[in-house]
Amino acid sequence: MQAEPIFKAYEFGAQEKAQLNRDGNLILPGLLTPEACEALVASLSKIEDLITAGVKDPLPNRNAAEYDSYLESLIAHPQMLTLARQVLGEDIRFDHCVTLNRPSGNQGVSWHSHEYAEDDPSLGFLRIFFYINGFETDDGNLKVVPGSHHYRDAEIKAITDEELTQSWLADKKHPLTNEPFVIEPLSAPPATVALMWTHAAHAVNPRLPDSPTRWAVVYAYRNPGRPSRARWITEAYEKKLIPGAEGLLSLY
Ligand SMILES: O=C(O)CCC(=O)C(=O)O
Ligand SMILES: [Fe+2]
Repeated sequence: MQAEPIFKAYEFGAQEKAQLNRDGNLILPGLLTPEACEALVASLSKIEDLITAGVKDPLPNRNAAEYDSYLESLIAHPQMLTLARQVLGEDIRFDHCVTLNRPSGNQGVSWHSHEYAEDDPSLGFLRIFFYINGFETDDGNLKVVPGSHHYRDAEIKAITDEELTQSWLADKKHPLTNEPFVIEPLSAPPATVALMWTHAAHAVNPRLPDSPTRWAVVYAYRNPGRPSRARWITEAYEKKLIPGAEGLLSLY
């Protein structure tokens, strides 16, 4: 059976790839099909209900695909794998599928980066975010520091923008443009897909008290070669036969 499309037509050529590699992130606005958005919201609401019901071990947000067949079906969806391979090359592994739903009043996340093969730039780790209902600046929005991923620093940490500016950003420059680093608050229309190299500095602003839940999920893929701290796959799930995902779920 042919999989239903999840993405509309999009351009990912040399220019888009260069932008992603220069900035560390790339926004693909409105890429998800309406059908995918509808199915995703249903799946993400289900995960939210499991969290509310106190389900644990594994945690429904961290191991989301293990709890929902639609989320699972996207791990090896042909369009997802094409996109991941356009960025990472042929040899990839699935790393995690984590829900990022942010209900009204959610506190967001402070500045951070993620680890993977700090000493080997040939091993990439890509985060593919689906922002189903998008976000406005200052309302559960993603913030980035273009170029920060070039440092492959897994330990970037700051609570506020000011703190990041005065600490990690203070003595560094964008290594390709030689410009000072700047914090960029993003906005995204509904159905947006965002790509991000895992070492990029990023944070999320709080969701406003009157805003509806921000529905979002991240699928992460990497070139195998190192252990991965974010690899949320249970031992049993690693052995599960998922059509199209043969060989994708193992660490190496
Ligand atoms: O919630 C978000 O938009 C981003 C969350 C995040 O930092 C991540 O998944 O790495
Ligand atoms: Fe993150």
